[in-house]
Amino acid sequence: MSNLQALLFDVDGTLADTEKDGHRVAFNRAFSEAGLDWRWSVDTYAELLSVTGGKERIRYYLDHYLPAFEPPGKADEWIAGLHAAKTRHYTGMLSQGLIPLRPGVRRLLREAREAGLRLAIATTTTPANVTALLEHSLAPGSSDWFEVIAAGDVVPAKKPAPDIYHYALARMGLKPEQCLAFEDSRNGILSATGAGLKTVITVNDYTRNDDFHEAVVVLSHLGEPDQPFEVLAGDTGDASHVDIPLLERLHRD
Ligand code: XBP
Ligand code: MG
Repeated sequence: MSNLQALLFDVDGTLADTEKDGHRVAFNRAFSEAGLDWRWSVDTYAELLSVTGGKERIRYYLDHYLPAFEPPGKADEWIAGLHAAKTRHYTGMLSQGLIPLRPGVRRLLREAREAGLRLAIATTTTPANVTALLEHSLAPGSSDWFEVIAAGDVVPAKKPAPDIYHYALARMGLKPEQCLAFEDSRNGILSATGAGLKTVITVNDYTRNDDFHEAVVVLSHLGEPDQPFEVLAGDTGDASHVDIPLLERLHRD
């Protein structure tokens, strides 16, 4: 019998494919609005995604791509203002329903709740972005489905540090061995496994070639009965999509 008590979900790349056509576009709109001629291409953003956190990503871009650029005033305050504008653009895109959930996410969350499993979020993005995604892409009021929404600056060190998962586990009063984590990236699996959690990976275009050797399973997505997942690593038996019995087996084995 599995003692699986809770599912902890990453957000960006896991609940929804948010980076290429969401966050990246919002960054570029904020740069343009600020009168900056910066534009993060799909390829440049692939490199910048190695840095988690939007403010940290802007700082990395300045240090590595524009070392001669002098932010007006205090650099951290200016970056924070630029990032707040980006968040406004991003939440605006979400409020228009422009970023759908990935396959299987809505179904698995419903099945988990029906099975009495506890739910939490552990993400690097800002709380406002999480709430906007859940409210507009999942269901109005669905933020309440998650006991803990551990997001952004609530911890001193972002992924790949394990802090955000430690924070969520502490708030839930759970041990890592009672849970499963869902992630999409190398930074994410390092964070989750660093906190002792068995981790299910669903890849996306940016992370398909990342190293996920720590994962219990690596999938193309969570799947639907009529949209089977592709198994990139691990043993899913004869399952065609992720459901509670499969998670309990993966957690137990
Ligand atoms: C992904 C991140 C975030 C987003 C941008 O978070 O690293 O920084 O790219 O969002 P996760 P912000 O995969 O942990 O959900 O600009 O709000 O940071
Ligand atoms: Mg992610």
